Parts: sequence; structure tokens; C-alpha cells
Amino acid sequence: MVHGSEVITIERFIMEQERLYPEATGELSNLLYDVCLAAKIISRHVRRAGLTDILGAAGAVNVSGDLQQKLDLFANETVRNSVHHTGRVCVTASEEDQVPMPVPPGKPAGKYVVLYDPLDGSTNIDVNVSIGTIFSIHKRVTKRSSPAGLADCLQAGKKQVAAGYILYGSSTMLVYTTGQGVHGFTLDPTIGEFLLSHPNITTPPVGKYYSVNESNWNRWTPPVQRVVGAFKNGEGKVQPKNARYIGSLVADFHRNLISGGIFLYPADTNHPQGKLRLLYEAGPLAFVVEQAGGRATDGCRSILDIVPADLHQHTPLVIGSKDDVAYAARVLSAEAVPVK
Ligand code: P6P
Repeated sequence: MVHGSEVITIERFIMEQERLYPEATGELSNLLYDVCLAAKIISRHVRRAGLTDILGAAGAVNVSGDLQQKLDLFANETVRNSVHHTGRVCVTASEEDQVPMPVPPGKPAGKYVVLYDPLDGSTNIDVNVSIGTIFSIHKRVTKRSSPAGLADCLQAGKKQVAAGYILYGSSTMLVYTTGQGVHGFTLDPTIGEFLLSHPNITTPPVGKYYSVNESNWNRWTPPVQRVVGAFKNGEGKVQPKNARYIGSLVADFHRNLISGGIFLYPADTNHPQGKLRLLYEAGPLAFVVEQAGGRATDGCRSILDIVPADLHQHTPLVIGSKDDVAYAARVLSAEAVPVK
């Protein structure tokens, strides 16, 4: 937000938010700054991806089976290197790493856990479509005397202390929540600062858009087909919506958050547990959307209530405007049919 010559940087905003909590130590604030630094570095490279040899596949394959793009690996290392040495974090976990990455021995281990998808939508890198970074912050649950690890990562989404994403779109935006509303910042590359551009984001209860990959239609259960059909053609009180699908989760999510909409990646016969990941995709976005007045389910259950059993666990995802998500949950709960 720019008031005349006065700009509110994310650093100032976080500091003012921290002052609301006299007991705050400032560690979470500093961790959010660390994430901001990583975002700026990744943004710089994403913006130049077409101009350097960083473009293209790095040849390896991650746990999702996605061909790892060089930018994926760069973003993965950048986030880890921005937080591991700070003494604020004890362990990180990423879509690009098979296992959790505890802070190395000899480095101070802090009280926070960072789960992240370093560059979601990376198959869009080479075709210049918006991509994003998603992050989730928890407090460690294991004793400081023991090494941090998987147990600190496998926490329900409702335990998150902060979550957000960076969208590398027509501009680079960072959107986050610490449970005190949702706030959006736009990077001014001329000064290298994220400036408050979207304070107190709220999402309309009924969305303009529905976002789903309809090429999966024949792989869905009939109830899922009914729900998507209602958003497409209208049914009862559900009015028809415009279809918008970028195929990049953060971009689809952000448009729906601002304009109102519903994003669905249901289970299908190719993805019986859904394609998206619970811990570092659905969970953080669920925290953000609920803080903005929206909802997020796996079709039936609240995403934030799901207790993960596996670090890279998949989940179906229905997320966005609360009345649209509630309609989907009513149909999908009443007509629950397992995907065969
Ligand atoms: P599909 C990108 O690969 C991604 O992980 C998300 O960003 C996106 O929402 C989804 O997969 C798109 O998947 O099967 O529609 O191409």
C-alpha cells in the first residue's frame, strides 16, 4: 500500500503485526523475513529463466515422479539455505527431497519446521506460465534434546503457525497468514522490497470461476461429475460459473482467492488419493483460504483436520469460496463412492 511517498514494506508490516503480541520473541517474524529473501532470489532467477542456461530439465526425478527442472532444484536449495543456518528452524521438508532435512549437526536448531513446495507448476517453466512457491510453518513437537525429524513434519494443518505462497506471475506476489487474516505483498524489483498491496484479503462466499482439469471427467466418480457439472451448467441454487484452469496450482488458487472461485483436483482412477500433496500444497493453501473466509476439503473432510501419515501424502482437494466448497461437500459426502 503506498500512501503518498509512504510505503509499507513486508518487514514493517510483520513488525507491526508482531507488536500486537507482547510475548512474541520475533523468531517467527525473522523466519518470515528469511522466506522473503528466498522469494526474492527465486523470483530473480525465474524472471531470467529464459535468458540463462538454467532453463530445462535437470534430468533427475522427484518423489512425485516429475522430471526435476533446474529451477526446481535451485528453488529447493534456496529455501533450505535461507532458513537452515538461522537458528530458527530445526527441520525442513520439501517435495523435492525424499526425506526431511534436519538442520545439520553443529548448526543451531530452532523451534520451527518449514514444509514447502519450492516451485509448484514447474512443468510450466519452459512455456512462461506463472508458477509458485508454497510454504507451511509449524512448531517442532519433539524435545529439543532429540534430533528433529519426521514427527515434527507430520502435523495436521490446523497446527500451522504460518503459511503462504509466492506467485511468480505478471508481478511477484507474496501472500501469507499467521492466523491474523491474509495479506498480500507485491515485489518492487527496483528496490527489492515486497510492498503491502492487498491488506486483509477476503474471498467472496460464491465464486465466479471453477477450476478443474475436465480431461479427467471419465476418470471421476459420478458424484464428482455431478458437482463439476453443477458448476459448469448450474444446478438448483448453484449458478453456472466461468471455467478458468491454468494448470499451475498457485496461479489458479490466487485468482480464485481474489475474485472468488473454486478449485478442484478430485481423486480419479489415475490418482486414487488425488494428485496434490497434503503437507506442502493443500495444507498451507487451506490455512490461507480459511483465514480469508473460504474453505478447503478433500471433498468431505476439512483439509486442516487431516492428520498426515506420510510426508508426501496425496489428497483430493476442493478449495475456495465457502458456499461452493460447502455445496461440493454436501454432494460428495452424501454420495460418497470410492474411486476404483
Ligand atoms: P494437471 C502442476 O504440475 C501441479 O502440480 C499443480 O500446480 C497443478 O494444479 C496440477 O499439477 C495440474 O495437474 O493434471 O491438471 O496437469
